[in-house]
Amino acid sequence: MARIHDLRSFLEVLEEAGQLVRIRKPVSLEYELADVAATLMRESGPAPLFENVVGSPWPIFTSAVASQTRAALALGCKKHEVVQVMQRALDPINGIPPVRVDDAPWKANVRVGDEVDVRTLPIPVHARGDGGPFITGGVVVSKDPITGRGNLSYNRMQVKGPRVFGFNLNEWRHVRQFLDVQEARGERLEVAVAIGLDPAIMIAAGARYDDDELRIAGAIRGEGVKVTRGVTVDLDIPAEAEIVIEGYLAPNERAGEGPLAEFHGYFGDIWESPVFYVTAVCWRDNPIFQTIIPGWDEHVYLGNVLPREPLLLSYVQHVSKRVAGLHIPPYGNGFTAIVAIDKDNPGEPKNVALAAFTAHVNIKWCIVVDPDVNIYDPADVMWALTTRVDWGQDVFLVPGAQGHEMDPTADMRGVHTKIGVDATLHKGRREYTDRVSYEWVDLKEYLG
Ligand SMILES: Cc1cc2nc3c(=O)[nH]c(=O)nc-3n(C[C@H](O)[C@H](O)[C@H](O)COP(=O)(O)O)c2cc1C
Ligand SMILES: [Mn+2]
Repeated sequence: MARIHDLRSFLEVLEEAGQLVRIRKPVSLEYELADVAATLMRESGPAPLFENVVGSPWPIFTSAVASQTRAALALGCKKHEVVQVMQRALDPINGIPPVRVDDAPWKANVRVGDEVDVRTLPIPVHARGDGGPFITGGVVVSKDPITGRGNLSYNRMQVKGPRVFGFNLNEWRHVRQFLDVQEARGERLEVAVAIGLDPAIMIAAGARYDDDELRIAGAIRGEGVKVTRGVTVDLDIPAEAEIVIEGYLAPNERAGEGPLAEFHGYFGDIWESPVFYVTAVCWRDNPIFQTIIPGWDEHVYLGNVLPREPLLLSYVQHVSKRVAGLHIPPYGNGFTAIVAIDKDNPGEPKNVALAAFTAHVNIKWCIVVDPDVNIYDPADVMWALTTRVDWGQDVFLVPGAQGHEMDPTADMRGVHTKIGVDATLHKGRREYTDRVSYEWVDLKEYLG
């Protein structure tokens, strides 16, 4: 069995690496839990396991994959290898299908029908502009009603009643296609929500993939993810989830849902969204609830960093064989790309930036640096921008380009200006080009 195969085994890995902090002080589900987690993320702190949440019988974990360090731990590689590991996992050729098993730890506790009241689950109210408690860290399992293939996605869910959630669903999602088919037939779409998971499954669910995303998780782990049939739905659900909520989207029913902190760092609107009726709630003994702080680093990492970096890498590698690294930093909310190249032609950095723009519409700023710049350190990138860029010569604009409709600087159709910056050293402008540097040490060896 892979070292990490469920949330519990991942917590062990995090704890060994000094990337887990157990918070014993009581915290409120409303705002306080998210405030602590958001502060920890911006202070580059460990991921919190809240062991004492007021009114919750269960501990709550968050910020699993909220940094390059924890993405690397989740994927079992070094920080700079994350993009290659993801590139391999996302190639359909490497997909490993899930494996069916009969039993699952979460079948130990089953509540169905009237026994269910989702308001008793520890669902946080995260940000002060959010419309109420939302499940943000649940992975939605569904199935193509025509081909029968499985699908994973994230769909935030707002508590609406004891057995009812509002279920956010954008236009171009697979689940939307499945629901369209069922609505034309006047039938329900069954869904299940798995909470508390191996981060390989969390990472897979954020990717756009034309097959069952569980194959991505299988590719990451080198073996098929164990799945088991639902208690009230005909779906293959990760067997080692901590908590499972089963139910269906009712055909042709919509209700107001939102607002919630969005990936770009602003609050969104209230949407007219499908309605999710719950038929069962199940959990492992002593389960751990998991959440994602919306509009913050983990949300961006899962949705915009890990699934997109491989695509950008293949585009920039197409125009330059000398790419040394690529990162979509979480603080750019998926709109910024940083590429390191060992340039051998003065025009190469600008071509690399153009390639990044064509890889994905979201990218509106591409900074190209030399390999001596740490692309994971905003301070280092800022240093390169400040000391290696002549704004008159090294910057170019692409006005009127297509961006993401939710880019806050774009017009309603997503049209915006892109900017490419060649932040590589232009030898010859000045004589001094030798950079000050110190050896990077492991501080754990020196501090207490
Ligand atoms: C944390 C997180 C929350 C998300 N929330 C939503 C959401 O509420 N609605 C939505 O349509 N997409 C949401 N997304 C994006 C989709 O889940 C994601 O694009 C996924 O790949 C869609 O799956 P599909 O390609 O199988 O449709 C979210 C992504 C992340 C990482
Ligand atoms: Mn899909």
